[in-house]
Amino acid sequence: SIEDCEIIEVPKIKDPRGTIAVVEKDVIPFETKRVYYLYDVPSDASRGGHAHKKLYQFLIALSGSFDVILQDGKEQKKITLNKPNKGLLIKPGIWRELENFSSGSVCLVLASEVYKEEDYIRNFEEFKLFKTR
Ligand code: T46
Repeated sequence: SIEDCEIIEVPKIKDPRGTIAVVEKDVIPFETKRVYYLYDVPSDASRGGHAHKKLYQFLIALSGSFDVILQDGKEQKKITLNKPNKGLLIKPGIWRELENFSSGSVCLVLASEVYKEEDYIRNFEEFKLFKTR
């Protein structure tokens, strides 16, 4: 459920030269097989609009901010990501939409699997059936 999608703080090391945040071993509950990032997203654009059958993802606003709307078929919640050391864990079977991207924002995504279109549920009716099976 969306209750299991949580904000996870990424440990950081800060000194007068700036800050390093490190995602390794036990920070997120999966091994990363793919990294991608969204950038140059127009402020009126909506991304996502799908769920995944098996994929785990960890989203970080490396720069700027954006909103993530999560739905599990029962409940909905909106989370604003705006810190480079706080990410959102999205578990499988959750419908997500990303919107309200600030100018210059970058969304980094760590994913548990390589890209597979078969893992996507891009139709909301199909998603609801998937949730009730
Ligand atoms: C997600 C949100 C946060 C690839 O070929 N390889 C990839 O690894 C990805 C992520 C996408 N693509 C292709 C598939 C489409 O033809 O790039 C095109 C745009 O992908 P999509 O419409 O799925 O983009 P978003 O931003 O709506 O969704 C992406 C991820 O696909 C998705 O898993 O959770 O970012």
